[in-house]
Amino acid sequence: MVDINKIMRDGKCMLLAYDQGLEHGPTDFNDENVDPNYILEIAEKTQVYTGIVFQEGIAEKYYPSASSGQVPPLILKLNGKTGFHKGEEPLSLQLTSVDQAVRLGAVGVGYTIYVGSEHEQQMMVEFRRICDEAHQKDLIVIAWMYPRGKHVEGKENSKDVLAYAARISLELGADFTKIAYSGDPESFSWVVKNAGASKVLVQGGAKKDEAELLDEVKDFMQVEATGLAVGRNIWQASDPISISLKLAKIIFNT
Ligand code: FBP
Repeated sequence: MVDINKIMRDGKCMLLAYDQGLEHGPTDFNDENVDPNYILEIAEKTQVYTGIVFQEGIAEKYYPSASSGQVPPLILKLNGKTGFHKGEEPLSLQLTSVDQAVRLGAVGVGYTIYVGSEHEQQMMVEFRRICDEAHQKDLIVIAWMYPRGKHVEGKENSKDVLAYAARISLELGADFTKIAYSGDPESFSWVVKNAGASKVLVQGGAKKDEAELLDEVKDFMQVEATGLAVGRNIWQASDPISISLKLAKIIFNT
């Protein structure tokens, strides 16, 4: 069995995500956070992140240079798509390999499945194969479970669709399920129950008001979520250190 504790502290998890340059493009960035070193510095200064998520190019060119310092364990995102295809049925295919994740020193891999997309089956098949290979090589597997596409249109954040997505993640073998918050603890508790032994991480989403983010995290941590995978709400913040520490206090209950 793969050791999921490699990306947990006291049974909780806080991941810093930085794959948005591929997913969204430079629109998310400013002069500071366009530099991957800025993200690594946030992780080094705060020491609260239990993992950091990069695509291959950034991992290869930036992560090793920081490995002398105290950077969080690497999670390599294996698939991805660009933001040029708005309105199309989402499809995100494998861009790099489990072997490459091992070579780069990653402890885990990430893969997005667009549940409800016309192409969902293709992603599930690819994910399953990746899951087997990653587990054979002792890597943790995190499924980004995103309901998207015409079959779930308007229901992307609904209790039933998120619970279904969480269940698919468990059935496919993901160690962690990264998923949107349904908006209230009661409905989210059903999502967490459906994920079963697959640990639930809530995705951060677009930058929001700090108080709103902190309240939301308090809410879902109450119902046994394992933590948060967050990007823009940290590195787009005017004080990324302060917000990281506040989130860590809630997540690790310190
Ligand atoms: P954020 O906290 O910035 O939303 O990052 C989490 C994440 O899952 C990233 O890994 C990914 O790039 C992004 O969200 C995808 O967001 P979306 O599909 O909503 O555009």
